[in-house]
Amino acid sequence: MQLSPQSKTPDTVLEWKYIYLDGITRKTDNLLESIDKCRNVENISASSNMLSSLPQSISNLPHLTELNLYNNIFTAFPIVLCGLTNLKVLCLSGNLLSDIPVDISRLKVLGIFYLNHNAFTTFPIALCGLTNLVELYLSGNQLSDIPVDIIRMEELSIFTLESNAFTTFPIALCGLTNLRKLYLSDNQLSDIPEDITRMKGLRIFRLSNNAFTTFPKALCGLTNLVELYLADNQLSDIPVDITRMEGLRIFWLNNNIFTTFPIILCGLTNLMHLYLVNNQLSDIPVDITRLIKLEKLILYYNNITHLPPQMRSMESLTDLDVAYNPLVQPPKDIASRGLDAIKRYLDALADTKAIQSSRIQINFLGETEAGKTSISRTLQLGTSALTKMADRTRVVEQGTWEADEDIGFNINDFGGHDVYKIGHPIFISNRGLVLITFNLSTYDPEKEGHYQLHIGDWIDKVQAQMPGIQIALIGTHLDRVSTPHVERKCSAITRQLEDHANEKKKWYQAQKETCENKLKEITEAQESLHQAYQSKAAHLQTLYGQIKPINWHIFKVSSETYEGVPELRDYLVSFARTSAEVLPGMWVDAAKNICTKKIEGSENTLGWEVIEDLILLNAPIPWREKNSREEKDRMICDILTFLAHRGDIIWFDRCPSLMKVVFHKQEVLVNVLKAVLTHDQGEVSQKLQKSMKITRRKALIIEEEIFSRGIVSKQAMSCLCEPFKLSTTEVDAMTELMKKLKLCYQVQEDESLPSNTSFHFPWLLTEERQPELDTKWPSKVPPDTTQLTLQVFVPYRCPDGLYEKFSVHQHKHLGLLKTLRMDWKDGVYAELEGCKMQVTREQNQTNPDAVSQDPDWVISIAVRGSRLLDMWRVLTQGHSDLMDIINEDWPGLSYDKYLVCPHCVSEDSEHPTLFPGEILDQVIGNSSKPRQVPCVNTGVSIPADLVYPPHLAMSWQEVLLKENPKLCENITEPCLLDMLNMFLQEGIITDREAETVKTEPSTDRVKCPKKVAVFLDILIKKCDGAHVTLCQCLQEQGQTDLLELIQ
Ligand SMILES: Nc1nc2c(ncn2[C@@H]2O[C@H](COP(=O)(O)OP(=O)(O)OP(=O)(O)O)[C@@H](O)[C@H]2O)c(=O)[nH]1
Ligand SMILES: [Mg+2]
Repeated sequence: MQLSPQSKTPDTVLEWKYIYLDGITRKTDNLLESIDKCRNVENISASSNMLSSLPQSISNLPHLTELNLYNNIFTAFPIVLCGLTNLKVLCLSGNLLSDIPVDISRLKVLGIFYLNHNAFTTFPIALCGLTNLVELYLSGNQLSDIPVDIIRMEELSIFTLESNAFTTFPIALCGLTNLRKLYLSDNQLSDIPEDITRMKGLRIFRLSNNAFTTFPKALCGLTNLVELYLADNQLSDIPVDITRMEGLRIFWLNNNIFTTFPIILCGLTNLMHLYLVNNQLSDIPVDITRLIKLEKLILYYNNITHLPPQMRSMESLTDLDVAYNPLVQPPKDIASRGLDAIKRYLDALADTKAIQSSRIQINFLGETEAGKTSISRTLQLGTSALTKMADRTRVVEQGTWEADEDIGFNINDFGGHDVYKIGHPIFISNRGLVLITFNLSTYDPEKEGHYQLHIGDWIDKVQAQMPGIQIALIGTHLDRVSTPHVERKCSAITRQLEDHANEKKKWYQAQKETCENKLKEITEAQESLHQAYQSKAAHLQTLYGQIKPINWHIFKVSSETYEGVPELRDYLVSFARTSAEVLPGMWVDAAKNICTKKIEGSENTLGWEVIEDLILLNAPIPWREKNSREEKDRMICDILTFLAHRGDIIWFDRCPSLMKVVFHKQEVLVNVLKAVLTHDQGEVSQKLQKSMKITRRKALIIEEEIFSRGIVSKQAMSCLCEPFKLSTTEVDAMTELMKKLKLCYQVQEDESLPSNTSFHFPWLLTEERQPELDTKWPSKVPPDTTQLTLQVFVPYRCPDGLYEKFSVHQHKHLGLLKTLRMDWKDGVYAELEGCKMQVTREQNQTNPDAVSQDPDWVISIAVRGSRLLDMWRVLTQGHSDLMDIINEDWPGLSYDKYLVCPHCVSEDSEHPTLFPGEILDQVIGNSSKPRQVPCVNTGVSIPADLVYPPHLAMSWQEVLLKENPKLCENITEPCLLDMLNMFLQEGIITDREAETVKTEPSTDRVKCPKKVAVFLDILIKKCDGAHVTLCQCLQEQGQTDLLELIQ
């Protein structure tokens, strides 16, 4: 565009039809006078600049039909535009206009006019002269009235007036009888006049977020209306007249105050989508089945307990969302499996008797000889039961207690062993109860560490792994302590519990304060950093909010005299009652059959055929005949999922290699885990020596491999499992399970020998860092090398297995590439393409925000190299792996993460600048990126790409431009059409823009690169929400590869 008036216009300029001057990376405050050299241009886009006027020459562009000046700083309407009489589309949204000149009426063919988000306080009357206008967009202004003259705009079809200042309905609109879409959401309307019925053409009416407290009856006269949006009002009832709206297909009533389902809605038989999210509905009437065309019924965040069994026959229904409801029928775990599972459940309910039942898992945890087994047996027997001294629980003792006809408990009584520290999440159901048990007679509140050892540590562990779970405390041996002593000890414990909770609170507060202080220090320009600290603060808040107050009441019991036990029983029964569920009779029978196997059967695990028999054994014949093989399999999966959630069995439905095995006996699993993961070399050595399968010499080799290199070969595995009499398939299933639990990774030691497979367990490593690594990874960063470092701090204790699991996980990236990998007990070193990585775990003495006296633990991922792109890839991968493990296994874990300034690391600075690790959580870069970032501790500025990964160093628009070819090639036509719908619904693109995309040609039935290109072109001019929605679409369509590209 840098053409001087004198220069000759190159021919190519004459070919230009489209000119893009959008200020994505660089903004301008004027368009060049020479713009009229592009004589044939039809479309100019100059959004997101700093324009406040236009060159006079623009009026010399006879072919200009579309002009986009979105997001500039026009305060007065550029009068020169009135001369562009061929203009069809004009966008001036996002400016500062407050008036429109009368001359605008010269734009005779203007069809679409965008004036959203300007400064209009009164309706610009001149617009009424645009009698051919079809679409008028005036959302986001401060209008409160519309003049009668509006009826001159006879062609008007779409009129948006959202987010204005209307308090009464602008009656003049009723004269627009051809209007099809009227958007009036986000105003203060509380009524609609009867005259509205004159708007016979109206199809879509948006009235969300207004001040309606009663349903505006006049709407019922809009018998042609197809979509009605009334979300975010104060509605609690719907008038009978609603049935007159026969054409209604889509109805939004989210965020109102309905307490019962407005049954009259069931008369709207053409309804296809009904949204009632976040009301207080407690029921769904049987009449819902009258909605035979209903496809979507969205009901999350309500108080619904029961779905009527008749719903199973709603054939059109394909999308039912009932998340966040206190469901009893169906149970939540079934509902979360989706509509098909709900229908199968309702089917089974209709075919067999419905039984109200509650079955709760109780888990006794606590130090050895706390009295767990005694109280567990006392509960089961209903009378005192004491274990003998020698009767130590070795792994886990399972039992059941039927408290009432419809209330039962599955009891897990764990012996104190380190293995459970790893295994608890697999054994304990989130919906169960944890009873932390301690011996009242030996408990000494004065003794240093007594509280932490017997109570505090257990609470921390359970809350880190299962933040929402209900915990209660049980003091045993009541018969051995005098009453005053009991009272004294219990009140001391209560105090200690409070101190403990306060300590945690303080930790969070200190972290939050640091965050807030940092936020104050950071300038606005450092937007990403700002966002990172904000999301850090938000994350801390969520973690803090997750901590459930434990039941502070301490149950005091004696398994010798039965004293206090009735009170405990009452508590357990009433807890169970609150979580009753309705189950089909055949499910209850199936669960019983499996439980019986647990206690009476000799099998270690249950294979699919056995499971099938156990589940289908009691199914009624008509049901069996009616359902196909696949349907039966699906129902078996439903039941198994349900039982797994409840804690009856251990089963992994999402894992094809494990799906066909049900681990119904916890002790079998624990035994194997214990045998393999023990650090007791003597025990292992004994087992190997005794094995019938190997020679003594081999036994020694295996032992050496296990204890110095953490390697368990397939053969070794089978030797270690020998005492448990497992079949080969069972050993394989167990190994598969250990892999799935990330306890080990598999390595093919010798390509030519498939049997030569071994499993690497980082847990078993005992060796220190190999001295030869000092040359490969010297303590000082070598010159010409940069180090990126992520540090994750965990206060006072590193959760058991967190580091090890992470180390196992790395095999996913390292294993395939035949890279050099060296492991030691607290670290891994690996050489990757273009860089080196070292992961370590250590105690950190100089932690940044210490509250407690104990030093924090820190897991560091460091990457060295010279190509930042490669290095960031490795670091961000490591970060996301570590976060996945934390989110899955320790969702309640307190942690804190930082990126260490690479400049400080190179300088070997003692107090390096730390940047919030939340930078790595961010998906979108902001459009203006600082090139330098201050390194506060050393006072210098460092290049931004040392602190921000590449995707943040670029704006999302730049990323879209860069990845344009890949996106165009890979987004298919059906996916694109889906996306268009979503963007339309969100109001990000207009109908017209969607049409523009659709009119582009496709290559074949699937590919449509031209369409996608136009679509992406439109998107990059939109707000950041466009990127978020695009990511959502790709996520929903399972296009994770593309998603990764653009995140
Ligand atoms: N007097 C008295 N003795 C109890 C009580 N509860 C347990 N005991 C005794 O305390 C010892 C340990 O009890 P257990 O129930 O086996 O303890 P545990 O927690 O299951 O122990 P581990 O399985 O080894 O972890 C046994 O000798 C019991 O007889 C009680 O309430 N009163
Ligand atoms: Mg025991």
